[in-house]
Amino acid sequence: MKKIALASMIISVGILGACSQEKSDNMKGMDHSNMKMGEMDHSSMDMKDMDHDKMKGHMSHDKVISLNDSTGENELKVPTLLARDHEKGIVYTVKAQKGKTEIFDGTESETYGYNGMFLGPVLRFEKGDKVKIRTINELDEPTTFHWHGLEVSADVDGGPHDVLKPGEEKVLEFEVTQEASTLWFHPHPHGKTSEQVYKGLAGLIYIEDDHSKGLGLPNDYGKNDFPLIFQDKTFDSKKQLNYSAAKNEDGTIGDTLLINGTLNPKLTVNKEKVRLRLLNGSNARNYTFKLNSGDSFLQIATDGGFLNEPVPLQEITLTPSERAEIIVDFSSIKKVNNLALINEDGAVLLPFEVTDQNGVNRKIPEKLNDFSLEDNVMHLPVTKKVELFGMMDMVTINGKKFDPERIDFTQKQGDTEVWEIYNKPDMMGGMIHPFHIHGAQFKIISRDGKDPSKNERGWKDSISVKPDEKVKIAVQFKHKGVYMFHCHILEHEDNGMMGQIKVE
Ligand SMILES: [Cu+2]
Repeated sequence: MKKIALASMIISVGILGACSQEKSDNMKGMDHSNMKMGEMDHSSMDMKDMDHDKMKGHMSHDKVISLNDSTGENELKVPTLLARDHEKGIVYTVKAQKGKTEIFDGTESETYGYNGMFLGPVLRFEKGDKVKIRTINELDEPTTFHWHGLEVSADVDGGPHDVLKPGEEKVLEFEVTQEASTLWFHPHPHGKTSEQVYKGLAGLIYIEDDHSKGLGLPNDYGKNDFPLIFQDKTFDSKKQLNYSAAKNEDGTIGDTLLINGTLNPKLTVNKEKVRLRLLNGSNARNYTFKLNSGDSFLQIATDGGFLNEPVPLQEITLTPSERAEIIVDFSSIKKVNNLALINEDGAVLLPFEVTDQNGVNRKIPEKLNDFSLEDNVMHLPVTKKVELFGMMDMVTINGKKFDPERIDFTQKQGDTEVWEIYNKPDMMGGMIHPFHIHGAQFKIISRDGKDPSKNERGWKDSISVKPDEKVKIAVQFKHKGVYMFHCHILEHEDNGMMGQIKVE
């Protein structure tokens, strides 16, 4: 039996390999239906029988469909800052809804949004705020409201257990106890997360505190402080986001980049230091961001807060759900034609138009935070092992798929434990899995035994884990309850690459 299943898989992979040479940069040419869980038994695989190179090109995202250049014809849209409710006790109302959005001139695309037609507003919190949020589901399908990166008790975290049916609403209460950071929110209903995010459900959370307000960083929203939500999409011939047509079990990738929902965006800035809060809000695509002038920029924050000092970089890679805050100094940047933010392939993501106007001449502080990795924590033994494995819909964590009835790990509230995340390669070589833990900001101890790079020495809630890489992280939960940990390639998550930890 096993041999027959394996043989049929080799044949189907052979066909895929052949088609890859004709349609090398088009993932949509793949037929995933030939490869289903259960047909494949890794233990019986013989690596020598496989055409490694052909398969690697396809399956490991070595050749993902490339992005179209932004023509820069549309000024970047900036999400609205959500106004607080005046109703007693309720701070914000967040409503998931359907809508129509003119992404392409003259055509309406069907989209989802929070408090609007597409994407969501920015929710601003201050450390110490006692927050009440009324969440409302106005969709025709169940959804949840997950606050990605927020350290709150599991009953308000919005994981797959907290489903709101169409028409339902629920008031959540929590206190903001963590430091200044750029977080985000998105739905998390099991099996439907990828489609709902793809259609437009994603918004940002800004946390400020006394420290962040005193640093003198650019913070004039929409003037020198911009959020940039990167999402790649495939639009069909009618300019619709047809998820089932675009879907790839191994992570849905598109040729069209939207930033904050803007097609062909351009950003106009003054000659000053500008803060860009980058969010990889894509289902699966990784981005390496750089300036086409070759200039460096400063990274000032990771997922969950400021780095200790600004880190100069010429490029930064973000896997799905990771954030970074960077400062680009447009007063000293090299004069080049068509200055733009580009990716690793040189695709133009965001052209910049620099006006003649000088902005505030500010100094970025040399010390931004007091993040530390204590010696005793660094030398704690590994007490949780997470093995990420597989591809397409054959993805697992520690050999298992998500089961809402199963608790995979337990940990005590307030205890710090060292988790080792291992990305076990498969016969294709494997692929990067972005690993996320709910309800906690954690610290990277090491990558394959080596210190993390300077720009990863800060609070993280999502990390990229390369094939065959082992990442050790120090994890502490401030609150109790059952939290998810999972791959943030949204199709992998929906395909069960997710586990549960009970914090007691
Ligand atoms: Cu994955």
